[in-house]
Amino acid sequence: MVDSTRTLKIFFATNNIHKYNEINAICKQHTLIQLKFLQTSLVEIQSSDLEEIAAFSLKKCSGLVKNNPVFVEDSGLFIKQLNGFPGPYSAFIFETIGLKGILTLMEKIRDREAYFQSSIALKIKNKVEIFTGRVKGQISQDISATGWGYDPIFIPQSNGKYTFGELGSKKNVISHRYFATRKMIKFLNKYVILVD
Ligand code: ITT
Repeated sequence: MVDSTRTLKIFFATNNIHKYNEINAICKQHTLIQLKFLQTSLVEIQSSDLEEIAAFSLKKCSGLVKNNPVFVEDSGLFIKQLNGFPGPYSAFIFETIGLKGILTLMEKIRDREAYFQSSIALKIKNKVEIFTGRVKGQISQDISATGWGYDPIFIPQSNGKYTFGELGSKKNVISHRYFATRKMIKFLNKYVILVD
């Protein structure tokens, strides 16, 4: 059993407050974890593998928190008919061609299958652990009025016609980030019982 009176302080290194808010909301349901926002610009390598990118970014920033547990999260949108684009380049593409640019690339494409991936790299007691979550869905025809990042153009499979942006807080129990975070929480629960 988890001792619910104990808390584990963990730093989340990111420059993206939306990611922090989503993971914090998930962690808040677990008294064991107290999330701290460590605002920083992460160093990212060029790779097609989000797990590899996250592990590298973690190595570069873990010195900021001495021996405290710390994690980073790398995420991206992978569109099947664009051979996985924008994938690891999601942040750059969002800032350059944006949602309109993606919809223009998709104009004549009928198969709109895509997935979101979230990969967390966690360092705790000098060991690195990786947790990945994915959610399948479709790229919408239009940009919905609400949501951050690619949320206004991503319709998760389980929610028929609504984009992540339109789902509001409901997104946070079906998202790629939710699945990756749950894996990390499960690991941390076990870790504290068995090792600490
Ligand atoms: P970090 O500081 O944590 O790196 P970032 O925003 O640069 O934050 P990434 O490098 O992981 O994040 O890039 C992922 C991009 O994909 C990000 O810019 C978002 O636009 C988008 N993205 C990732 N997860 C998303 C989500 O749940 N909803 C909408 N867009 C998302």
